[in-house]
Amino acid sequence: MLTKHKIVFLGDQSVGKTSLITRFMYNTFDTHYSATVGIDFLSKTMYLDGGNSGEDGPRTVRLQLWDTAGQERFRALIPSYIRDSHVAIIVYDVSNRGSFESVRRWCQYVHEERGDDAVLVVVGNKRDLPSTQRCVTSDEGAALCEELGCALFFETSSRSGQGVVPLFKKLSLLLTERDDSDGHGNGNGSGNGGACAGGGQAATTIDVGVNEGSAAGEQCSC
Ligand SMILES: Nc1nc2c(ncn2[C@@H]2O[C@H](COP(=O)(O)OP(=O)(O)O)[C@@H](O)[C@H]2O)c(=O)[nH]1
Ligand SMILES: [Mg+2]
Repeated sequence: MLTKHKIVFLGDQSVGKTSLITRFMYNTFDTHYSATVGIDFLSKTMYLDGGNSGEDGPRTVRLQLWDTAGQERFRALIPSYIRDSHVAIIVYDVSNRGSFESVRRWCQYVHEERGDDAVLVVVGNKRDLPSTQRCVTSDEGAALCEELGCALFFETSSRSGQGVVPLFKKLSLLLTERDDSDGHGNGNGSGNGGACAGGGQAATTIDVGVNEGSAAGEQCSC
């Protein structure tokens, strides 16, 4: 059976949401790509050879990726964008501290609209940038993800492609697991006391395995 999942991308302007979608869909990166393309969503079917495949071979998941088309600037438009979403991918830019600090707020918006029903994913994008430009360490990203009760944390680069496919693969696996266990995850309800705890998911932090160690404690240049 092919299950469809609506995935919305949230985060401050210019963190790379559109670029992330473009990289995943077309495997391209264009610095001049227009943020507003007038497309509601793009679909991609993922074939998963790992995980709990049924007897009829690999599992498939249909991902519907919704871009904000610049609407992230308008608070009033956010709720309708988030409505009916199954997954919210909250993106920040590792070279922009403010965008990282906004993650909490974006998470809150999802919580207001979807309660615990959406799977929350935190993504630190632009990891290709030199460590001198980095303002947020991987550890900080992972810690925030855990604090907010989000299901996954990844660092990605839409420019180089690093982390992009692993992110969507892992997410797809998580979604099939959720589908298998009663439709939409019920979690253990233990929460963690975070401002936006819940989502009924255990936090799964993925170490994407780059040598980020040197970035820690570097001077932030932004
Ligand atoms: N170095 C670098 N630049 C990126 C990356 N992703 C996006 N950008 C650049 O950041 C800017 C904003 O990207 P965009 O996808 O429009 O962000 P959005 O407003 O969140 O949709 C553009 O100039 C992109 O070329 C990345 O992974 N690395
Ligand atoms: Mg955009």
